[in-house]
Amino acid sequence: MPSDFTAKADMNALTIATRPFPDQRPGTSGLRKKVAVFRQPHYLENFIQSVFDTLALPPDGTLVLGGDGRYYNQEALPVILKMAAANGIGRALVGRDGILSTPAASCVIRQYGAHAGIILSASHNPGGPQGDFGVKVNGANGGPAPAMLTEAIYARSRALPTYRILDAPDVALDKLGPSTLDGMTVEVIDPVADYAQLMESLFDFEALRALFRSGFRLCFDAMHAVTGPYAEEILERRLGAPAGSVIRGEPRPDFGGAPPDPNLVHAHELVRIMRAPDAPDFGAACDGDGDRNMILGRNFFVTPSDSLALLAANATVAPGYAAGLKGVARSMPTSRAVDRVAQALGIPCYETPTGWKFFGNLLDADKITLCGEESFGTGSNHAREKDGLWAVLFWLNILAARRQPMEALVRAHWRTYGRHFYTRHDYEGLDPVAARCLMKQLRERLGRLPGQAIDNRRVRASDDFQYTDPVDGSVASGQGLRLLFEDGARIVFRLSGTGTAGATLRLYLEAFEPDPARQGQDTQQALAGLIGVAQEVSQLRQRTGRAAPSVVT
Ligand code: G16
Repeated sequence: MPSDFTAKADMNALTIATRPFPDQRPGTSGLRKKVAVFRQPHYLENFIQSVFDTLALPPDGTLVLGGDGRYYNQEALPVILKMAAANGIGRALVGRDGILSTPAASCVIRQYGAHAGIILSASHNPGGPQGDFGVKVNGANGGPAPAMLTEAIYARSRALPTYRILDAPDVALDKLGPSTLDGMTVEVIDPVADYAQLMESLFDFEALRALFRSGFRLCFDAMHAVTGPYAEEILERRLGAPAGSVIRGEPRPDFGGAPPDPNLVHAHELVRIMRAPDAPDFGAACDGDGDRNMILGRNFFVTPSDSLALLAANATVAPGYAAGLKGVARSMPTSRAVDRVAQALGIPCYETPTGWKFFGNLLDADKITLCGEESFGTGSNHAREKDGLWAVLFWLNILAARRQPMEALVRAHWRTYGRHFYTRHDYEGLDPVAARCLMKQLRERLGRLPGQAIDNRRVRASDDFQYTDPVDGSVASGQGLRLLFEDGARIVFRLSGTGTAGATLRLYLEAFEPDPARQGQDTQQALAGLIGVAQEVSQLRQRTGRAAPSVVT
């Protein structure tokens, strides 16, 4: 831990001597650590200074700042504002009470022409003093900093001698409007207003109001995280969903004690409601910072991969997408359901590594309109982040236009395009050395498998996924091990880049079923053979000591 700190006064700005921390390399989505790690003296400041040094904003530059309201946001916000002022930043736009969902922050950056954004969130990871905290850095396009920039931030953090911070009282963030912090304007903005207006421009709010007037019922689980105020304003107040349609709407620093992770395991109250005999027509949940979404029908789960495909196939019903789609993109481990839609529409489909940042160039270059990931993320060119509530509104717009129950709509989609059975098995909290070793040996083993038959399937190819960005030519390698079968089935192995404790191995399993008579099977049963193959080729049990995954989605 850094020691020998000295302070030297320069007007109100102090230059504090520090020593680098070795572990400030951003992962899949920003720097994510336990709160206790961020609480070490100078830890947060070091990282923020590394960000400012790397971004080198112009003196009149605008920074957007907000977060998901999780524990430690309130401590971090004033520190970052004082550092921004001491680093000569001209203006900071901050959500009231420091609140901004990740997609709303992206929209605000774009709308106000800001130069960068800092979002305080560890996404779906647990909150509270024992939980996780995180810092995401976004660029002027509103999207996550690309790998080149995060690597530069990391390099700077490894050699940081000092940081600058103002010696000043905290700015009040509970009232809208401007104030000054030693020459920097701090503008407190309504976190919901601009975002809600953008949603109104994309979707047919009149049709959605009519849908709710017709008795359509929805349950939206905000998981005591950031989307509560957004969902109450848009769904209940603007669209007329009955009061109480939004559950767990009040944001809490510890998310009510449960991980704000919208999947079948952690959104169990919503799942219970949607499985009850009097279930609403539509269920949805968003995560800690509002960029992820889970979509449910009555006793019916839509995989994120299918959700992306359905949105693509029906996009033109929404006014914001009426002109059609330029192209679509999905992360490599996401199922190829959307590829079939793209093929039918005659538009390109790009396959990127995991991480929303890889969609940024494609969106900026106008090569794609929609994109999504298996990890409960969907989005479009309206922002440069995935957007949970946007996905919910898109679905509602489609249901309002098609006048069909959601399950019938999805089954009809499968009949047309075929069904991609899909599941992800996560093995969390593994010994990092054992996990890396498993991947290394697996890489070697996979290379020998093409041409062989395993469990009635012949292996077509295997590789370690590498991506060359079609816009700037940058190359990302080592992005996941793939085992591809001749019948279209696929197994992908990857280590997560978002965890904060040990390593998480993700197994992604996919099989294609064109026959409508066989599309009704249970997913885990349909994929049982493939799951066995994945466990066998990776020698999972022997290498990790785990007999079963921690989370299945
Ligand atoms: C982040 C990224 C996503 C990624 C997800 C899971 O989401 O933005 O692109 O798919 O993590 O990544 P991994 O498999 O490496 O854990 P979020 O919502 O956590 O910021």
